[in-house]
Amino acid sequence: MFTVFSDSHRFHHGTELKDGVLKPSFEQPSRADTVHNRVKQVGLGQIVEPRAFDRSCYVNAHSERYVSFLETAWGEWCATGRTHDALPLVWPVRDLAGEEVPTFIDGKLGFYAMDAGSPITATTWQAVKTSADIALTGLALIDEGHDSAFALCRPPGHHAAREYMGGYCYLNNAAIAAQQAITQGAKRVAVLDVDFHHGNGTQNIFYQRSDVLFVSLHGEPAVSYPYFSGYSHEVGAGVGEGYNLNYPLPKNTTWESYRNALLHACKKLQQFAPEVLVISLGVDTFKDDPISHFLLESEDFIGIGELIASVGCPTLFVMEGGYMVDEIGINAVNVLHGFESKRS
Ligand code: OKP
Ligand code: ZN
Repeated sequence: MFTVFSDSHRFHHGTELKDGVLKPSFEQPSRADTVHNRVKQVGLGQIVEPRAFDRSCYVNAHSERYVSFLETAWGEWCATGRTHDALPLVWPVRDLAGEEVPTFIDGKLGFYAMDAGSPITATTWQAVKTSADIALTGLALIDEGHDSAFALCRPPGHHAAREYMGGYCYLNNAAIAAQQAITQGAKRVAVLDVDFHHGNGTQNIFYQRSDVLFVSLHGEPAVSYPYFSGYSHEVGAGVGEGYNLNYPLPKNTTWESYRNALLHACKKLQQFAPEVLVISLGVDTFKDDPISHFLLESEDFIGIGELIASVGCPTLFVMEGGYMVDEIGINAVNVLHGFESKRS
């Protein structure tokens, strides 16, 4: 399997509020390097650089004004004399109006963010743009006839919605790739999200559409980030009703019940018969992940890949979460090996 990777992810390294203290984010450069090293170590296949894509490819999944905001936020922030990460501190929740867009950067940051988990630094946009281009390059490889590809994206994307960032995410790499497939003529595309956290951003982008099926397995919202989405009653709206499928799972979920949910999800995906399947590949379902609470073992990730292969369509793997442990390389590549063992 081809891997798409770029060192440019190192342009992004932000901070995060953890237990009330500002610390280096769990979403660190070493994550992508760990996975990259594992890909090389096991000889998964050729590693290629991303191609450059036009910003119109991002605007298909996001709004024009949101992409502009990401491009200009740092400049506006430091023009006011500040030198540390740009972070939002006020949000248009419930009965606050939230329709007019503020013109001052501090207001804009709140308007275009769901939380303070996506800091913007001087070079963040460079990493973010490259991460989306990695996903688009992976899709191009599939268009060119490859059965599968691994887009080793960083920063991740699945919490980023049409108009807001959050949870370490800025551009939704998986959604941008899925939308690109549709733009290029696919009638049906599916996104399967196996990251521990609910892919609220991907759900948001395709919620009212029947051409993109979104399926997600994740920690139940009552006790798991992002807390305000991921319930099973969220099934899509309008023509999209029935094309959004959530599998919230309890704390301490182990392989046996995870596998049952994934089996069910894969049957639904097979029935939909997508022309392309995009996987939001988070490996933070691992038992030792520092910010999640499922209990999957390294060998279980092989099983995830095997089940994904059974859906039987061209598959683009897009890297999402997985934190601070050496096993993220092993676990991500285990999924890819499991997939390949059933396909080649
Ligand atoms: C991103 B991905 C903050 C609590 C949670 C955000 C988690 C984002 C996960 N102290 N922070 O889905 O792996
Ligand atoms: Zn996650």
